[in-house]
Amino acid sequence: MSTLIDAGRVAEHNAKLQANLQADYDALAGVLARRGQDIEKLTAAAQRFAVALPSWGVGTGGTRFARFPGKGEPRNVFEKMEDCGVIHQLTRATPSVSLHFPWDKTTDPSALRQQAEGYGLGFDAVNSNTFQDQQGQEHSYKYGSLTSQDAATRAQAVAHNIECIELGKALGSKGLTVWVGDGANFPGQHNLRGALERYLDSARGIYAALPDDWQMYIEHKLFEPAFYATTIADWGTSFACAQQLGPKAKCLVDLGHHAPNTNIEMIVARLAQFGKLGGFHFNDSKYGDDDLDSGSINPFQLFLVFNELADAEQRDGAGFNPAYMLDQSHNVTDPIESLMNSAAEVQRAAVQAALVDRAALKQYQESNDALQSAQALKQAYRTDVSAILAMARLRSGGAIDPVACYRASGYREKAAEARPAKAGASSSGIV
Ligand code: RM4
Ligand code: MN
Ligand code: MN
Repeated sequence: MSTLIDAGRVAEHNAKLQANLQADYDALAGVLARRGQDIEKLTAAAQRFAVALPSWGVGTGGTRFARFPGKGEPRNVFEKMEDCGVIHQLTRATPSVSLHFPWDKTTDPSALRQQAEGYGLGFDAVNSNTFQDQQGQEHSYKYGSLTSQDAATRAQAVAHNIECIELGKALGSKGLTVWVGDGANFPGQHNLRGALERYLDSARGIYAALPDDWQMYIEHKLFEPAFYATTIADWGTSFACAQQLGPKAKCLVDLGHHAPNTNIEMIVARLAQFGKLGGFHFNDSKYGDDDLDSGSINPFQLFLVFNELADAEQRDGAGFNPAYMLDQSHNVTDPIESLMNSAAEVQRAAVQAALVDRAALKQYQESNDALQSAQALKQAYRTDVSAILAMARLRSGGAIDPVACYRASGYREKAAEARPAKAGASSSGIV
């Protein structure tokens, strides 16, 4: 199937919307100028913003109960890259893809790299998968992988992670994300301390195989699939392990991996303070690991996370550079549309956080003016920066309204014809 959307169509789409966008942009420029802010600087920063796409996000996700496949779903990693190419073409905010092995395993990494380059895409962290058994594997992960009681099973899980590093090297990736679902369903099932000791021992084996310019991202998650005690359940455990392993190990915060009402922005501040904030899996949730679109449930929380990131950047300068990735999976929307929206919502939070008057906020804080401190954040959060986002896309060669442009292009219908469902080909691999 012909890839990407015809550039002429994108230009046509933009031509129709450009006059209205300019009017909105000029009006916003005036509002911001009265606050002493230069819209052009904000737009330039929005153009530099980047968040990685999850390869598993372009397929329809499932729940524990079922998966309802959509039309034209990608059936292999090359088709996933086609969809990622379109998302980046229209949003200009997603220049890299995070792959998941073995779901995305290929025998021809250089062909994959070449295809990606053709779309202006690179590769962000690669993800290992020891939370399900793979065909032909010798030892089962039913009772755990990196924490397994059985040394041969642990060795197999370590070897898989090392294989992921090797594939990542061939693709130009610089990081490995390790999430393990290992844990216990019953009190007593695990010796809690023993399981973590085994985890650390295995993780040291992975860490030793990391190239010097790589990072290992330790992703914690409160529960699921283990329902009583997950070995890497919280940021405290993740932080302790990252400390034990060394400077290349850092913590990854997936927004959906905490108990409801957890103050995630405070976790972000703590990890940044101690130099262990490795990166994010952005998504949104109401109850658990819901993997909904970023900013769809609690956009204020997303803003508060970026407010901490802006503060850390101001304190720590250019060395502060956490990896931004999306991690979502859907049952009811077109995944391409959802990923485009999520990228824009994360970018929106970054721009809104840049609007916070940090000098004024500091003064309010120092004089214990709680009300004005809160208002300083609210003023930034309430500002509709949509025109900045759209202008950034337009100037970078993307679409003013990516979803409308995508729908008008007929891409999904063409994909449905070119990609008839294949038995046994699962795009997300989750259910
Ligand atoms: C996990 C976790 C990982 C992701 C898998 C698919 O809950 O979020 O990051 O790789 O789901
Ligand atoms: Mn995740
Ligand atoms: Mn998750």
